[in-house]
Amino acid sequence: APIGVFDSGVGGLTVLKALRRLLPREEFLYFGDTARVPYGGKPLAMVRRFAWEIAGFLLRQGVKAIVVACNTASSAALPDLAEDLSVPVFGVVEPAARAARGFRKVGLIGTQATVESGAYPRYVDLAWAKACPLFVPLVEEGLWDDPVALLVARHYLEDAPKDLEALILGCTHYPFLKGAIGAVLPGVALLDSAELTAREVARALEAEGLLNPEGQGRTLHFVTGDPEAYRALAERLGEKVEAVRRV
Ligand code: DGN
Repeated sequence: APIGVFDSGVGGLTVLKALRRLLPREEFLYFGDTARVPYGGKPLAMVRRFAWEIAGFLLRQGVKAIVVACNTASSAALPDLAEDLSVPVFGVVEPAARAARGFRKVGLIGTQATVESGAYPRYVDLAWAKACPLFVPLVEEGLWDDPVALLVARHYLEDAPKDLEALILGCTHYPFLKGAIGAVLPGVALLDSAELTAREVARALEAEGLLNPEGQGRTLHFVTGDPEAYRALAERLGEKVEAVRRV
């Protein structure tokens, strides 16, 4: 059976990529809710409803596990979703928050919904948190190496405490901006939830004997919006989309 991965759009592809690197034979169903993206400024209750709907869809496709590869959806729907479903469910909040516990002064950046949800402080004390809504469209426009990325990073991060030790990149798109963020906050450890989540998923599925050593390593993409627009955007972010279906 495949592993289901979902996000509000293309951002979760950073998580998919990290998963595929660790689990090259597994089959994945990636669901991007591109008709309803962005989630970041929407009410938490609405995002929670979206998450339940998409998880239901993935279960009907026969997935053996679900990865909520979106910080906003993870903040809104976990841990309740995991308690409700019959398959293992992983979010992106807990792994990064747990990794952050090793540092003395920790900051968080994410969408407005993620920052306001209080999901991260359930696992780690935060010295500073900031919503950075312009980062998502910046990445989707392919501008992560452009000088404008540095200007926007400076705008959001300038008032971070000088003695911050670690910063949680609490949004799927932010790993693309590591260069700009690192330039504004030199010496601060940048915690990438995509990488940390993938490691946790691989470890847990292995321990539960749920891996499929005979798999072909294929990924089928489902989107709610226009498939060709999705393909173009995904390719800009480095993901070659072989098969995409609108649902
Ligand atoms: N995927 C969202 C997140 O990680 O919070 C970012 C995109 C969005 O819906 N705003």
